[in-house]
Amino acid sequence: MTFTKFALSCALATLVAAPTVAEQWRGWNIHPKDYPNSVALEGFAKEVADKTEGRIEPEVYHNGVLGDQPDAIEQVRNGGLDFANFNMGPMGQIVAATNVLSLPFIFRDVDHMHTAMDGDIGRRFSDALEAEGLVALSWFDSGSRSFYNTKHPIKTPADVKGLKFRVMNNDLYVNMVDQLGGNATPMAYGEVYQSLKTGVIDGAENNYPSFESSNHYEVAKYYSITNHLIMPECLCISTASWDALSDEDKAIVKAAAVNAAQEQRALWAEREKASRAKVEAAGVSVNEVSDPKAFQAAMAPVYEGFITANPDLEALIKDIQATK
Ligand code: GTR
Repeated sequence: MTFTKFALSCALATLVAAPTVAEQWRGWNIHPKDYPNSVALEGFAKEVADKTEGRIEPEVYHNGVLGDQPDAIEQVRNGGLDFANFNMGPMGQIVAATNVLSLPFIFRDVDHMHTAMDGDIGRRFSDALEAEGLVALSWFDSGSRSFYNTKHPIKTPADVKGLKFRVMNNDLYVNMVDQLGGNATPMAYGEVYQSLKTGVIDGAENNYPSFESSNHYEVAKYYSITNHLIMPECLCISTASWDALSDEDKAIVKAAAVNAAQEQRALWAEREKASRAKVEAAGVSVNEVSDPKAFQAAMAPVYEGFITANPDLEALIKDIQATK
């Protein structure tokens, strides 16, 4: 064979033998490794790696080591990170429509949230996210959030007066706590434990699993069931990573995300009970509020201000409320 032919066949042989380079995906997660969301994200990563036969190799970074949530949202949007589990609270600062999910008592209960998010309402939120560089592949549970603090049980809205609460990064929550006569400070999740300990804040608000896994319960001994926020979380992937996929891989990734959500919801239901039992055994006093409607009424002005500022989102609010 001539030299040219020889060189050509060598090049061809290298091409055929060259292993496909796997896409390395980095995934952000705020929670510790044993948290329901974390287990589900690991399941997602494994299913994607297995079904794509290693074409995509996702890795999940737990405990918020890749940055706090608002930063991570930006990183997924600009393709610096590939996927993440995000709460819709801090998302509101970037995707205005998702603020609707941060309105207190927007869902009647968790079942109402699931029905809405798994249907047309969920699609409207996915569309809004997609326009900002995030593909929401499935929706995780996050239960309902209640107030906890280091001072005293909250039984009526008047008990909030004068207390300093950490809230997630969203102005709506500052307004929400204002309406109750408290003071709110937006702060990264990772800073809350120390701030509770040193008295920079008196309390915060979250679901049982986060209250427990963050160890906030070691310091804040009063958990009062206000259930003021019921918010879904997404398993989101960056538009850049999504667009680079073949149709076959898109279908694999989507199915893995839907399976992950199913697993997360089942684990979530168990963890809520286990976390409540754990914090109570550790001496936290958990109390019902005397009149949940009184909290709803006190926070109602948040809606009025929101609709005045976002008239285009009123229909979405009404459609959620009308979802059976
Ligand atoms: C948790 C949620 C996290 C984070 C955290 C917080 O319930 O799963 O994504 O938003 O609350 O309060 O910052």
